[in-house]
Amino acid sequence: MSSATASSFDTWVKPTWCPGCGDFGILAAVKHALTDLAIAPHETLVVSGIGCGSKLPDYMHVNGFQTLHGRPLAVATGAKLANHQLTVVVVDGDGDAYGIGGNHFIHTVRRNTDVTHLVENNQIYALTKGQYSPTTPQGRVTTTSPEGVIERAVNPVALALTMGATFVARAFAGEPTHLAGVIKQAVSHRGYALIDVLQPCVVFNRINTYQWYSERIYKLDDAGHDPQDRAAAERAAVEWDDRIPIGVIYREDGVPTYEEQLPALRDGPLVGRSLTERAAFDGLKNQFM
Ligand SMILES: Cc1ncc(C[n+]2csc(CCOP(=O)(O)OP(=O)(O)O)c2C)c(N)n1
Ligand code: SF4
Repeated sequence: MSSATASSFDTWVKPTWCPGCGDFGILAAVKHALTDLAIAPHETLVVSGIGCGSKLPDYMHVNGFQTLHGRPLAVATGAKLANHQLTVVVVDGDGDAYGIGGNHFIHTVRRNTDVTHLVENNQIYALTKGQYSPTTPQGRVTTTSPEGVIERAVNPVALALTMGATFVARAFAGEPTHLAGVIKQAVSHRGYALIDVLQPCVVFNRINTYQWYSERIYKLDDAGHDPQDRAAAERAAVEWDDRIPIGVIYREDGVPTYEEQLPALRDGPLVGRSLTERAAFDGLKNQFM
């Protein structure tokens, strides 16, 4: 823990996002959440994939790692296994997380690795100029679906819940203070935590705008939702269109994390190991190479 202040996470690098992009609100919320939790930049790793939103680690003074498209959860898992003390946050787009990285998403949920996963869900592939993504609604006209999307959209919140996620939340980039509160809970949770963030893309998604969301969202806290009530969580996970709930949908405490159970990590994280095991490694190398 440290005495991080509001500006601890600032850098001189200016975001190249379009004016009005929802990613600005997400960046502000991540910085505020980490500051409020008194986690210092050097104690934080932010991993991203490829996409507009995945540029976020460039704009924060932290350990940052922009990986291949769809692969940030694998890198984040490796980092967490090596150093349990790091606060590991993954930030990527819906295409990155649920499309090309969809398999990694499912298995990271199942493993319950202690990482926080923020998905900037603008329901489109924005960096590559508006192709439909796994969360684009069925029927929506895009550059790659001129006659409307044929497939049904992925519901990431319901999917995570079904796969056994121990923390599932939805938030809105237009409500950064509320989002920061959700991020604080997710980072404090021991285990995999998904926050699906509704993120307006002001260029390639002219339907799900700030106004569209503002007319529909309501806060689960205000509605007396109990995140430990599984049946209530399942109902909230599928609520969409007319009323969209935001906040912590489900939370299950006390489930062992992946790193707590891995036999190879019984003696602690890799980063703390002495190099005396080197001789054994050299022996194996000589035997097999
Ligand atoms: C292996 C691979 N396939 C495709 C691409 C091209 N590509 C770059 S960004 C992107 C879409 C990103 O969309 P999303 O993850 O939803 O993020 P957004 O840009 O909307 O924030 C694609 C398809 C790539 N870089 N690498
Ligand atoms: S294209 Fe969309 S997602 Fe990308 S920076 Fe612009 S508004 Fe944001």
